[in-house]
Amino acid sequence: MCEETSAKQKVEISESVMSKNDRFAAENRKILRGRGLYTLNLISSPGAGKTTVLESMARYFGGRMAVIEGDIQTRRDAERIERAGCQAWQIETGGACHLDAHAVNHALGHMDLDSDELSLLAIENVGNLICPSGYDLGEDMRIGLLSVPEGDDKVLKYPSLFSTVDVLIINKMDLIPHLDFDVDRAIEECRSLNPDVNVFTVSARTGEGMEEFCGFVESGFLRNTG
Ligand SMILES: Nc1nc2c(ncn2[C@@H]2O[C@H](COP(=O)(O)OP(=O)(O)OP(=O)(O)O)[C@@H](O)[C@H]2O)c(=O)[nH]1
Ligand SMILES: [Mg+2]
Repeated sequence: MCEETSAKQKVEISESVMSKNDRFAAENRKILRGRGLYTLNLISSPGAGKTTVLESMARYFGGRMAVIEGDIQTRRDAERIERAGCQAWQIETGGACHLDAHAVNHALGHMDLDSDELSLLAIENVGNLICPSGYDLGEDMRIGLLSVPEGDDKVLKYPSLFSTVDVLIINKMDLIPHLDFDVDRAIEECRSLNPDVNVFTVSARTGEGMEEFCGFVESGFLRNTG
């Protein structure tokens, strides 16, 4: 009886957290679309290269992009994005392993989103393949990033992420000659969960594949505004 009550309470608390998140996500979508901003949510394990991809994007998009950084602690990633030439706002979650729509809503209130030039908001989630996948932030495009040193077996181990992404980026392709990562296997496994996923193989370090990816993002926001 006691166990049953606690399971019921757990379901109720979880439902109320998710419905609160969904309300803020809907509000974020309204704010962002109202300002003509196309929004990305980048999710990967720690160190897969999210910030390096964003630094490369900052060189391509310049003042057309702003970034929200999510980390448990430090402003390090926001500082990197600022050095790369884009406006950045750092969310320090203080321990939470994912961003939620309320934290993003709060960040939006601190950012300068009025520039006519601004068309793109990129959100770097906290490095984690599990928890961020359950939280809609109000994005238009969800991106799952996998890097080749992590191993090619990860897609099916983390289906809650890879079944819900619009884009799969396989990063650190410059390291492929040194590793046994099977690119075709990772792509096939992602397509088995998610047949319509768009795939880009890149090296954020050398720039390989980044122009194609940035062009794809650009076509998304041009379609949205045009
Ligand atoms: N060889 C190689 N290294 C890369 C590439 N992209 C990123 N790195 C390196 O990988 C390390 C982690 O990169 P970050 O961009 O900080 O990774 P992240 O996903 O933002 O990490 P967290 O924010 O901590 O989750 C850094 O040392 C980068 O220089 C790449 O394409 N090739
Ligand atoms: Mg980072």
